[in-house]
Amino acid sequence: MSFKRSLVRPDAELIVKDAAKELKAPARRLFGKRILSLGGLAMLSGCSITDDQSVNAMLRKMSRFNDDVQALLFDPNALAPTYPESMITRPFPFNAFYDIDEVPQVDPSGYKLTIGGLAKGKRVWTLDELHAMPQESQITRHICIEGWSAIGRWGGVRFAHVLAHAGADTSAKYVAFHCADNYSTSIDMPTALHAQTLLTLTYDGQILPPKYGFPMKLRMPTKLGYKNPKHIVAITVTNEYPGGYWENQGYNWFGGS
Ligand SMILES: Nc1nc2c(c(=O)[nH]1)N[C@H]1C(S)=C(S)[C@@H](COP(=O)(O)O)O[C@H]1N2
Ligand SMILES: [Mo]
Repeated sequence: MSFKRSLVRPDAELIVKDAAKELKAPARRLFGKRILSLGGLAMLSGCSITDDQSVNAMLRKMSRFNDDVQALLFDPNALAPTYPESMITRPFPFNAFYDIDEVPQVDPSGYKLTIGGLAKGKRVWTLDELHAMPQESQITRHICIEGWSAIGRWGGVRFAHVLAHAGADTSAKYVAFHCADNYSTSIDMPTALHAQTLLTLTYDGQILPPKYGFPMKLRMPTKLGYKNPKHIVAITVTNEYPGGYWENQGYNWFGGS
């Protein structure tokens, strides 16, 4: 790849250096001092840095690179801490991109969960079918990027079991979620298959109340709060980057905790 220094935006080097500082420590280490030259970065990202547009394209690639490194460092066998019942936060906080009086009221009778995309097994699920599967429960800490955390108890089906019954292609890169309140998020496949990733139907032993995501919340103690979708109605297995409500507004896609 050729890299013509004369075509480079004069401030590109500074912009890229600032962006590199934003990378999380492990990504920075992998980046290394030697690659962190303009030519090296241009080569790595496959972008020339000739104008605003190409600088932006490179910044986007760097941020994706950050996600990729986090995904690489994710240990699929490491478990998030669990806690005793006495440590459950009461009352557990509610959070959404709207106020509590706007929580969607999902009607259980007509409700069906669909699993689409790269899946050739059971694609439509009723709540009864999900309740009939083996249930597990966990007491874990939910960490919200807005600066609070709380310990709660969720119960439900291991998401890996649901994906297996759905005939999901587990070599696919992403699992995307669409919710009844039009929220969306997406996760990497190793996290989807993680032993503590539960499609939860209960909170603290009771059917999940509307504010905590009735009829279901995907609960992942290995991920930040915004990656844990409530009121899920559709799941898509895909190789195309799906983004999400907060991710599209600049939150880190990997969102590990
Ligand atoms: N459908 C949906 N899921 C969502 C959200 C949302 O607004 N809508 N907010 C996310 C965020 S930022 C947080 S912190 C948790 C809050 O979950 P809780 O209300 O059970 O505490 O839900 C996550 N999942
Ligand atoms: Mo959050």
